[in-house]
Amino acid sequence: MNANLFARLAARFPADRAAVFLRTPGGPDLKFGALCEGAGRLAALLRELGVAPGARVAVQVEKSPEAVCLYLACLQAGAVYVPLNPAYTPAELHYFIEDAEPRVLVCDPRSASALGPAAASVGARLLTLGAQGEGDVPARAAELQAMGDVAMRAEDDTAAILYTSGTTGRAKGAMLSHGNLWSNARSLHRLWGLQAEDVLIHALPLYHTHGLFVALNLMLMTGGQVIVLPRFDAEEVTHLLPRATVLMGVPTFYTRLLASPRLTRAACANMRLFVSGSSPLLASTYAAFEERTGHRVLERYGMTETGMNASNPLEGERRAGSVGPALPGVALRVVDTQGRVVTPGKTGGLEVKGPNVFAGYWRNPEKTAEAFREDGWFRTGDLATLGADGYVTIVGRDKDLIISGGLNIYPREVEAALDALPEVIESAVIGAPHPDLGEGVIAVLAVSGDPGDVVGCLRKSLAPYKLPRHVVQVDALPRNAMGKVQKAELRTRFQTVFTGTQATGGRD
Ligand code: MLC
Ligand code: AMP
Repeated sequence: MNANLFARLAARFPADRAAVFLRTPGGPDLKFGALCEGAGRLAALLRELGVAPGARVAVQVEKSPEAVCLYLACLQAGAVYVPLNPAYTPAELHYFIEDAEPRVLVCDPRSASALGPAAASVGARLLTLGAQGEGDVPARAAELQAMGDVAMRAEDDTAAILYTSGTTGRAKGAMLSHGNLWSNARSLHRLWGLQAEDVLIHALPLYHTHGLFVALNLMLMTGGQVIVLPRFDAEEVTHLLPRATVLMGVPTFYTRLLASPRLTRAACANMRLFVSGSSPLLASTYAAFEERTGHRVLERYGMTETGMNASNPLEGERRAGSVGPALPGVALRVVDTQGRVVTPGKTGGLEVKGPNVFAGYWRNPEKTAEAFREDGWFRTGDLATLGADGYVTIVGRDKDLIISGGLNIYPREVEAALDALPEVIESAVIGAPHPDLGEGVIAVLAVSGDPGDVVGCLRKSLAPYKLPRHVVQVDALPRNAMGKVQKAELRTRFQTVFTGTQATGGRD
């Protein structure tokens, strides 16, 4: 049997290929027939370019119907899809391209000249998406016959590599197999009761697990409709709610929706399901949303490496502050520092096992070995409690990680960029509660002389979402007897930077 995710999704597409899949406000609709045709032509192009099953195709493009076709084309051709955030700087991208060694790199026409050398260094063919021109992928594919077959893939063949930064060292490519993605989509589809009549507002990025595998794969297998927005805009989303039934978002979506007077019970009357994930949804947001709209946001928990692990139920108790029980077929346990399972309700490290869990990090056996226990349990790095009733509560993180607006920022990476500035003696990067983003990034610096525009300097090497929103200078960083920087003390000291009197919406 062909375990290719494309084959499994396509088998569920509506028989009526005139049914609309993607709606783009102000743009043309994309029907399932055109989706298959577009993907098939792009798959034919990939094949013509020598992309054999297992070869990587790196894609750094803006969100569009063509980008969705390209994702499906990679699956159909058996290629490994490597999505990259368009906000990455050339310096960040060079690393990903060298590491992934793609056979083909598809980018926005504006980035083509900057990415040329990196593509050439690994022998990748550079193509563009988004403007008519010689290297334009859809224009080239238009001349070809759509690929009629689907490349044979086994359950554990890699379908995609998603880069995720590490608490130490460089970013790692998480290898997700066709089986991982299918099992997770199937579980969530059943659990959330998705139907062909559902209409999802898609305002998430397409290069992360949430927007790509949870939102898009689920709607592909449901045969429902997706309203595609290039980015989240609370006014536009409230305007579209009466035409939709499902919204999936990060907690920032819900706090921003609540700030809009247009979010009313009447606006949500057609809605069936609001899903939140990628970072903690505050119980206060949950309560305010229910009071305003009558809807209880369904919170679920996942990771790039595992897809979704736990979810509150569709029917039954949705508990504020909890991410619900483990998904069917997924095993979760909470262990102490020795790896012993703790008694129910006690806090410890959360570990997971199941068909959703990735095979390992691309060409990185050391990091893979560190991430798994010998008996196969994957260490999430999250701290949690698991109640006797199976409900999981994420209470913190055992990893030095900031989640801002659902995007992961690794302090080590920002500190390395800060430490490279000549005036910076030492730096510590921490997260503090932020009313809009959940957590905001603070850089604490000990300097000699005037470092000038620190954030401006970092802009050259780091994607903008990683930049500190508050920079503070201290004489020296607090250290413990072992010489380790005491981040907990800094977090306490700067706890109210974004929520107290010094709060700002933008950067300081
Ligand atoms: C944008 N900016 C951010 C940011 N997003 N800064 C910090 N944190 C963020 N999340 C910066 C931009 O670089 C820019 O900086 C400025 O803020 C305004 O940009 P914007 O484009 O107007 O931002 P906005 O559209 O408002 O985006 C905010 C957001 C978006 C929260 C809507 O970040 C978003 O869609 N987040 C979702 C991320 C996601 O999909 N996460 C799932 C990961 S998968 P400047 O300096 O240029 O002005 C995962 C697993 C799981 O975690 O469980 O799902
Ligand atoms: P990523 O590596 O981008 O996939 O982010 C995964 C991390 O996001 C997890 O390890 C958690 O720390 C966090 N996360 C995802 N969903 C939730 C949630 N519902 N509540 C709390 N944290 C979450």
